[in-house]
Amino acid sequence: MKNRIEVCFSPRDFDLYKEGFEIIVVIDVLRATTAICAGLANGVKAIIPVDSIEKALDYKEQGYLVGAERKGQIVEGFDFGNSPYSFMNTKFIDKEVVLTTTNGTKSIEISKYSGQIVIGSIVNLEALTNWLVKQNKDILCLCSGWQDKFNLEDSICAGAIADILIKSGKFYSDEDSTISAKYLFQQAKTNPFGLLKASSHRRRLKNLNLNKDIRYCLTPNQLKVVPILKDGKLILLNEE
Ligand code: 3SL
Repeated sequence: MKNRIEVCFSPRDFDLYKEGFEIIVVIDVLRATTAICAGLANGVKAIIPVDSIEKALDYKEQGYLVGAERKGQIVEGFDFGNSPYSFMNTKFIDKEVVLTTTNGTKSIEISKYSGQIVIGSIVNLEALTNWLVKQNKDILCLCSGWQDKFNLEDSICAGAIADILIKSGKFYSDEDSTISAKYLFQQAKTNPFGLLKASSHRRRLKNLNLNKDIRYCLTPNQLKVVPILKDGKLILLNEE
């Protein structure tokens, strides 16, 4: 029997989609889920996602390294933000760090009781889909979007996941959102930078001089990691 793969375009729609899935893939390509993949691939022991500045401050007072981003910028008083490059620092190796972001960590928070959370991005697409295809479970891709709005980069990434899983012959989809995401991916795959040139968040980050981050986030399959949420912490999936 085939399993289901579906796409939810925004955290705002999550309640409409959430029933019946065993795995939720949280996606925030620019930049939260890419930064999480980069951190764990570069030796961070665990990333604790929190959805508010208050919770982040609590951890900071306990002595944790804490990253906080709002509207693309580092929140004053915190150690770092949401750039994948900030996690490539030896001071993070073997540490548990805390992260709060505008959209990505909020998606994790709202979905964490609805299924097993795993982290998806363009940088770990291949590793993630290789693992998902073997799970025999119903899967929902949750796009983080931007402040509850649809965004192109998360939708294209979700479309890629759906396309790969459906082509494996082990998955089917019912929802029009999933069909649309697949079409977007098919349009984007020959020239992802071209299609994403117009995207609102790419423009937002470009205006903040974050072109290097954008390139990193949109470079497929550079990381062989699958981050998974266990006991409130994102860690690397250990496939025995
Ligand atoms: O919203 C988020 O989670 C962020 O990834 C947004 S930003 O890329 O840091 O602007």
